[in-house]
Amino acid sequence: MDRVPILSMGEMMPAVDRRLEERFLVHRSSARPIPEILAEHGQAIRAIATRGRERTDAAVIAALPRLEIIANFGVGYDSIDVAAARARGILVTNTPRVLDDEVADFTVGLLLATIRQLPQADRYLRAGRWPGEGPFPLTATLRDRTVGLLGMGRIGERIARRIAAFDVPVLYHARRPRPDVPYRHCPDLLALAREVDTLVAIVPGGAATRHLVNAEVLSALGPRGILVNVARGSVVDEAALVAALQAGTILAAGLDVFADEPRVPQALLDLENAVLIPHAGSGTHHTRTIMGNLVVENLVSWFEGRGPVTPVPETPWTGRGEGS
Ligand code: NAP
Ligand code: 8YV
Repeated sequence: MDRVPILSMGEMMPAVDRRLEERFLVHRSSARPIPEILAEHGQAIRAIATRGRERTDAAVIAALPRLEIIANFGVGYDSIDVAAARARGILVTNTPRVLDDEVADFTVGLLLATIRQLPQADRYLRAGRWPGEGPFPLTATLRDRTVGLLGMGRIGERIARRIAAFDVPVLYHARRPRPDVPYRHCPDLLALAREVDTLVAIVPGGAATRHLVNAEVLSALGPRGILVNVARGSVVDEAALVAALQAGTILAAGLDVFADEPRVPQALLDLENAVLIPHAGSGTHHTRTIMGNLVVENLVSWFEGRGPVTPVPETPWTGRGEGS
């Protein structure tokens, strides 16, 4: 078949990008600015593959009259205007489940690194301070903590299972309780924050979760409080978090996501009680390759008339084939 023209926003792994090139006529945002691609090829492009770094907003969707499918590299798809896609009958797909264990492993690592100050201890040793100043100062512990999860979905459940294996109590907040998990549901986030001293955020981004973790929630965690955010930067009021870390309202934070990635405020960089990671929760060769292949499979399956593999709930596949 003729290679279908697609827009690729943000590179994946070379092997995955090669698979895309084999099957599609790929217009890459890394090669040319998106407005130029839209102006020259917008009338022909039928699919988008996106890493989610640039927004797939209503204007981009409007500039592509033949767009049929947007395939997101990642489970979170808050960078896509799904309402605008849905209004045009355009499918959106993501990469659920294939990264759950990877992100859960990473989250436990970030939690322990934050509590036990592992990056700070590494810096202390490398700076040559051990011989002169003695051992690294004692740290907080996971031992006497109670962990609250904001979000008990696919990844949240895997995180909870790992934390519970450390013999630490786990509670969670989500809008709906899950009768199939053995952890106590708190219908109110602030009430959860009052009961725990350690909060791990793993909910989707977007308007419904914006700044759920605010100054009040941080204050409720208390001076022993630890916040780990592996959800989206938008879930936490970043200015309130900086203030809480500076004032000692909470003890420390471990952050994989930020409000305005890849820009991280200097105030956060200056804080010794923050462990900062450049959005790497799923970032292994193993898992990113599986995610990338799922992006390709969604596009290939759609254009071969078999429907998308993993459509998001807002744009369910209703049995239409390619070209409808
Ligand atoms: P999921 O299975 O859809 O779970 C989402 C959870 O969030 C559910 O428990 C859901 O429960 C809860 N939730 C949604 N909206 C909420 C709200 N307004 N208030 C309270 N709880 C809410 O998603 P997942 O696969 O676990 O992924 C979750 C998110 O993690 C992704 O969307 C992405 O943003 C993030 N993520 C980050 C990385 C990284 O690299 N850092 C990697 C993967 C994923 P209810 O619907 O009952 O509220
Ligand atoms: C990113 C993520 O997608 O899956 C998600 O929601 O946040 C990550 O896995 C990944 O960094 C690719 O941009």
